[in-house]
Amino acid sequence: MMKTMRTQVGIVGAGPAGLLLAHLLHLRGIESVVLEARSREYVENRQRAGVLEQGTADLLVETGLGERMLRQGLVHDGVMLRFAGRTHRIDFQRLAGAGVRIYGQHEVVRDLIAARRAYEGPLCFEVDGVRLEGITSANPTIHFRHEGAEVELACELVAGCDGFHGVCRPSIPSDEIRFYEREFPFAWLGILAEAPPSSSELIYAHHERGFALLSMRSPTISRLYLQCAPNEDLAAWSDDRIWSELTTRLATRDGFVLRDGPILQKGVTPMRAFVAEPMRWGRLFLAGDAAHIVPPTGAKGMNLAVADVRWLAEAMGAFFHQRDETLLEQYSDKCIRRVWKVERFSSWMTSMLHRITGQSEFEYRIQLAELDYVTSSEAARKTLAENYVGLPLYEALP
Ligand code: RFL
Ligand code: PHB
Repeated sequence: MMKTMRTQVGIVGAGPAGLLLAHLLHLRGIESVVLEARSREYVENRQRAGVLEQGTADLLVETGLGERMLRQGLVHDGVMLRFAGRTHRIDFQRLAGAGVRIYGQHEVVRDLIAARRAYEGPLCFEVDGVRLEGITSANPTIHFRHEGAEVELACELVAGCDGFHGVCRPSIPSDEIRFYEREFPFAWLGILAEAPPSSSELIYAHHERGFALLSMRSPTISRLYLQCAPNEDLAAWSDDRIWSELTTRLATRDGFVLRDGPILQKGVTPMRAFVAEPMRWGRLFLAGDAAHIVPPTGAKGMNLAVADVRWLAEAMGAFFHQRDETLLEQYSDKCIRRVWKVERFSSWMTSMLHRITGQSEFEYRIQLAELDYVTSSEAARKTLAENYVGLPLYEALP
């Protein structure tokens, strides 16, 4: 069976970028269709980010998505850096006048899907064979299969919000786009555990055996990460071994106690930095992880995706309502400027906190001096705080 559909914006991917873009367009009276390869259940339970910058949280509230986040999200006004067995607090409110909110990315996705369903916005799960055509013409189309039918979706604009492994970025000819990337020689082993968080704020720990991070999802659920090898075999990590390694890496001179509990999920997350430029080809606009990846040490990936679609919704608004393409033309430059600053911060946090294989004793001493400097200098603490809570969204182009 062959079906044809028509919309203003075809959105590939129902992660935070695609779903939020659909919501922001709806608020501007612009129609869209969202296409997602996975099931609703899968995307609503996928464990990923947990830290919302102040600007991200404010946007969710302003656009009517904040109700559950305000009730259940945890407000954090600082983070802890731990090294050499001592803990140092970075006070975000005092240093940067803002905080962050701890609220799982899958919860944001659930709220976005519920909002989309409430106004009956088209959102198709379990589509496959997504293929773009006519991107450089005024009538792009998206072809896909859904519920046994071959579908052709005619759109005016296409948003590629299909993450790092999606199909939109690879559909751009190689002479129209440039990639910049950095691989890190380590990964994160992450767990979700039924254990009350052992600290009221996140702890980023530098240890000679490798980095560890204590985070959380709620007053009863902890989220923890351990630096591991990029090809780490999860089967070699029993629950006991994970807790024992976390206990060692998070230990302090004054007897910090790590509370453990049943492990609900385990996974290995690769670490990479990646930027695609420009984030546009013809009528296709890339947003979120489809265009860039940051290593997770700065807690920025989802926030960058949100910043992109905020610009994109505004630019698409001007295109449909005023037939003005200026903002669409500026879209990539505006996003990229922020992207590189966030890449810089995430790379810096990553190299400061991880144990680098093959690192000389000299480099190791420099790393410890960097941590000492960041925690003892007011100027350095302020720099960390300002970046962690989120750089301003609206900055004029130079
Ligand atoms: P997503 O979330 O990957 O969504 C893309 C969606 O597109 C679908 N898709 C397709 N659909 C149709 N057809 C195709 N051919 C398709 N191919 C793919 C996918 O199924 C998916 O649903 O990208 P988006 O929306 O750009 O959002 C980006 C964020 O998910 C990502 O940046 C963050 O999770 C990164 N990240 C963090 N970000 C933060 O802001 N704060 C954090 O604390 C934070 N911690 C993390 C993180 C990512 C992690 N992992 C697992 C990568 C911690 C971890 C461990
Ligand atoms: C998380 O809670 O999943 C988390 C928190 C901070 C990070 C990365 C991930 O830097």
